[in-house]
Amino acid sequence: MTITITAFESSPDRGQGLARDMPVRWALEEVGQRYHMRLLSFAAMKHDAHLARHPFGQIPTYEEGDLVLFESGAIVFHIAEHYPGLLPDEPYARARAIGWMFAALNTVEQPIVERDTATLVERDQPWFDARLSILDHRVRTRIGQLAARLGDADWLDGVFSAGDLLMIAVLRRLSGSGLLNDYPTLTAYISRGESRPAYQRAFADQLAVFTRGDSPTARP
Ligand code: GTB
Repeated sequence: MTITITAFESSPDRGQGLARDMPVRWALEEVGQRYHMRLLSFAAMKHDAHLARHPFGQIPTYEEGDLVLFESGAIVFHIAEHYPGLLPDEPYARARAIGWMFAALNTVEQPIVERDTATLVERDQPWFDARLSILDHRVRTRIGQLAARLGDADWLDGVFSAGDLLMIAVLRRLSGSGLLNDYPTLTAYISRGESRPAYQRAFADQLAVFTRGDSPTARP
């Protein structure tokens, strides 16, 4: 069945792969599923046709036959449930991997997004420096805890899973912040994820949208 996902026609991240179509693309590449892209302008994201797919008028969405999904975590979970390669078969290991998916989006991402948002919209406020140091402290606390749990392991719970995929996608949002400098095991963890062939293909495809400005079909 044909899979179609949506992404920014022109991503504000200029091809860094930080928008949330990236984990969906990466997951599809990991499980070897081909997909089509529907690229949307900010205006088109708020039109009725897209609001029917996504109540909040955002990307990404996922269509497969009659199924329409929004929320990158739910989409990655659906892919991981329906195609082998992203979740272990053993029930307890599978449950733990799903736990890491939630941890990435609920626990680790939250202070990172709060810091990103403050950097974007509060930068000109007189109290911004004080606020940033509070937000930096929150992020450091969380990633320090994550680094302690990861230790010297390659992945969070044995084999690579959708939990690692989402965690690495979340941690990549810190690139350029300097906050990862004190955590070499986390930067190595991110690099391990980025060097996976599936990641490389997904990254190249989203970058091509930015550099060519056209609407390619990913691996038709
Ligand atoms: N919880 C939802 C999910 O995980 O799917 C959040 C979806 C979301 O935030 N979508 C954003 C969007 O559509 C794009 S990814 N925004 C447009 C709107 O709300 O009108 C978030 C994002 C955007 C840009 C960068 N960047 O430039 O670095 C990074 C991440």
